[in-house]
Amino acid sequence: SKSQLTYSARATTHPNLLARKLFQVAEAKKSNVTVSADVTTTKELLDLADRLGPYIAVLKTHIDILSDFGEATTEGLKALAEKHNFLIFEDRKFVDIGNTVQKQYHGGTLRISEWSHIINCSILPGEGIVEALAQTAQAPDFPHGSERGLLILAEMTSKGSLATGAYTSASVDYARKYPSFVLGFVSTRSLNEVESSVKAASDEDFVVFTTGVNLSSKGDKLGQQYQTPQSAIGRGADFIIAGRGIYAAPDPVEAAKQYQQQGWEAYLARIGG
Ligand code: 5IU
Repeated sequence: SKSQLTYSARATTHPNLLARKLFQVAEAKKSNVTVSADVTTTKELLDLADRLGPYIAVLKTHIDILSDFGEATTEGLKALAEKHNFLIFEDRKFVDIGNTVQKQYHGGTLRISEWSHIINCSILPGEGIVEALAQTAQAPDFPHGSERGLLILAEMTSKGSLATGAYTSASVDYARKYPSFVLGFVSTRSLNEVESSVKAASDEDFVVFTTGVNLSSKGDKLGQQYQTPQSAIGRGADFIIAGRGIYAAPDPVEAAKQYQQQGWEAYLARIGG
């Protein structure tokens, strides 16, 4: 497992170019925090991104919950990602046949491939969904090829999630089959021990993003289940994702700093620093 290595070591050896960038950003900003900016207007989203930008590695969006999505949204996000050196992760959770997800990813109303570095998908439709998204992002005429990557949604944090067992192990299989596009997983733990029918490459180093991180709550009334930054990182998370714990706090900037500090300390403890 590579989880005992530093982010900068992983940045120099990682087989995937976007993963290298991700680890460089984490190291430069001393942050493994992804904020899930689940607000519903462009103004709120861009304000949050600008205020929290210095303390986060990744901004996660649900762009389809904005009531006023448009050019100002994507131009604003792109400019703030440059200004504060963070990556954008659109949590669209593609889950359809290959032909459809290509159209949902590239073009369409949301133009996700234009502005989002990271996307995710469920593998419920089978291997074809990974192949289809990889094909779009790695087409010779696609302008952002080396700056796009996929996280496979291998597990979910909600109560009674069915993303377990054979589904989770197929997630590892597909990640191993498309290593130049798949960065890793959204999961609640490292998947290194999960059985897979595909042999691991010697340089394999999947990045783990863990959602459902909250310092002051155990869950919500709709089945969300939380853990702390320490717990998530101890179980193998490389990046912790927090939504309401940060943006709904009385002072979101203070909260972001607190998650940043705790996330970073847990990482240092893991690498033995
Ligand atoms: N999210 C989860 N659990 C998952 C996956 C995604 O909570 O298993 I995959 C999303 C949903 C929301 C954010 O956008 O992460 C968590 O927000 P809160 O920290 O506010 O619960």
